[in-house]
Amino acid sequence: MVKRLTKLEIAWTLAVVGLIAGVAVYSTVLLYNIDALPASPGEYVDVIGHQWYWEFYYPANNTYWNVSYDANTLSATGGALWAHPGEQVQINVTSVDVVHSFNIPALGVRIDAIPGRTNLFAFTVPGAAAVGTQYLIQCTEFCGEFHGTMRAFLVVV
Ligand SMILES: [Cu+2]
Repeated sequence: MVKRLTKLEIAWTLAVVGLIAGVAVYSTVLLYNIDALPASPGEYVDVIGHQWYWEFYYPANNTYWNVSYDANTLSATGGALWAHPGEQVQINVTSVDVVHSFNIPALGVRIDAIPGRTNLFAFTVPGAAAVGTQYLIQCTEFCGEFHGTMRAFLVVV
């Protein structure tokens, strides 16, 4: 015997279908926007993961910087990811050895650094960031003995 659906059953089914469809559309648009690259970013920086440090290459003036992180003083020397307040930065991320992951926790930036592949990602430095502000950069994919000190800073200039 087939039971007829009541109006209430039809209503709650449609409500759930509508809710899920709404979430699906919202997340698809959001994911697309997160991956979208700006037409003309303020700067391009190549980010290269090494065991166990970050290398930054600035194509605009052809300079390479290898960052050393000191776990005792929690400071970095040898270079940084420099950017201006409010600037759009496109990073081209790769690795020369194992899989690393480039992460700026405070800005919600996280993109894998994979040997033989270049992942493109863009983010915007907060416009209200004061000159001299430092945002921690870390490797967030376990990559060996000194993974924990594979750090650098995004320095606002
Ligand atoms: Cu790493």
